[in-house]
Amino acid sequence: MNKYEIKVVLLSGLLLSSFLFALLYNAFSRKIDTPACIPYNAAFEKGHVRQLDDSTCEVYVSAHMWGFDPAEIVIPVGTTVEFYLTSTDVVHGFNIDGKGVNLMAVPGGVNRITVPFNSIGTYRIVCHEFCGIGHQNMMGKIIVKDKIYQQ
Ligand SMILES: [Cu+2]
Repeated sequence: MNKYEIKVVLLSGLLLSSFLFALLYNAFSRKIDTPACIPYNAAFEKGHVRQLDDSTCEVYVSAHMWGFDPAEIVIPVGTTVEFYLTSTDVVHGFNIDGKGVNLMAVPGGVNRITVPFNSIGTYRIVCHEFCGIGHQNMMGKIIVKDKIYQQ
């Protein structure tokens, strides 16, 4: 190994060490972690269903590693649901089986879609955007019940 190769190896080691130091310093000293990007106001602090009238409701959904909040949504049949969707960490997907819904849950942003539910049944929600090691278990469901059994 000549003297230029030694200089390149030392310089590479120095750069790698400074990068590692900056990474660890930011992670532990400055407590920089996965961003929590809940947009707007308290609407997304806790995912919830908001009934507007007999046939309309809004659902505020926040996706996170690796689930949806709320994980289970119960609505009466004949309801038109307006979904407001965001993410608290990374980009996730929001796909409702059998309804043709295909949204992205983006941190710092809100996506919206209106979906009518006119048939009784259970609709599975799956994440269709690879979001990490628990992605394949990231599911939720929408239970559409007969109005008679609704509380
Ligand atoms: Cu996912």
